[in-house]
Amino acid sequence: MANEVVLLDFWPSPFGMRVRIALAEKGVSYEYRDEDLRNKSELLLKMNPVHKKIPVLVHNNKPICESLIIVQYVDEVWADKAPLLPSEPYPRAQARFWADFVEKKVTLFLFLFIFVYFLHEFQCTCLNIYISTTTLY
Ligand SMILES: N[C@@H](CCC(=O)N[C@@H](CS)C(=O)NCC(=O)O)C(=O)O
Repeated sequence: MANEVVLLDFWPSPFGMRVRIALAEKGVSYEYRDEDLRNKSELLLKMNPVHKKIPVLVHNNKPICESLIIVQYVDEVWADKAPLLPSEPYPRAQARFWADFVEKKVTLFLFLFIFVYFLHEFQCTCLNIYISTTTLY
């Protein structure tokens, strides 16, 4: 079976990062497409018509949406390589607990970090514009 894997993503997204880590753990090669979330591609809208969000894993032209579902899918399809969860039920439950913890608590901090990063970029751009206009006169 052909194994064409495309990941629709946006580089700072913690949800996308989760999928990239799973694919890296499994050693899956894939085509990475960075989306402009202010101008979403036709492919993204077609592949995720419900939420219209990244990440979307397109495996042999079939879309899989929602990062945790994608990670589970990756683990099942490439089951022969580097299992993402322990085999015993109790450690599996613990691993799922921490995945849930990251989903509910850590993601918020990552968003805050990304927000501060873009705010900083914006301030630098404003400062540069200010300096270049004031030094002109
Ligand atoms: N629950 C989703 C969340 C995905 C999500 O929020 N993606 C954001 C980027 S980090 C997005 O695509 N936003 C675009 C929009 O809301 O229009 C997942 O786990 O995949």
